[in-house]
Amino acid sequence: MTERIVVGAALVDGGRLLAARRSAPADLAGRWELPGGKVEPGEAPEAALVRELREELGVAAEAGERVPGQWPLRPPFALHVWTARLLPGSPAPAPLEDHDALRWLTPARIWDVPWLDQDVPALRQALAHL
Ligand code: 9L3
Ligand code: MG
Repeated sequence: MTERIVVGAALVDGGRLLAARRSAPADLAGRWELPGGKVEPGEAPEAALVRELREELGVAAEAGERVPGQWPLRPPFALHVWTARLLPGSPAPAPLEDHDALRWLTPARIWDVPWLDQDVPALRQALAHL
């Protein structure tokens, strides 16, 4: 089966990282993630990241660098992470449909929330890379 990429955003602003709490599906609800989602066929991952951040959080953002590595999700999906930043003048992120809470975490607070299992190693790598 062809691997499908899920992009996650390490969205940083003023030295803090955005964590989003999933509201669905039931087995993931209440866990925190790097916001993002599935890359569509033919879509560039950076474009998917920008689209997902707009759809999920209502923000205008741009992708930065790919965080080296990939983390297996439910087959055929694998998580890839990109740094991202808000564009000047972007609205503040708001939880729309896929999330029911957002937090901007300082480095000292990063591990205060229960991240999705697969996001933990991805986040470690992202922090080392930021
Ligand atoms: N997923 C895991 N960590 C993440 C993201 C954005 C997504 N940081 C998993 C959860 C879902 C699948 O990938 O099982 C697809 O994500 P979405 O399209 O439901 O956001
Ligand atoms: Mg999503």
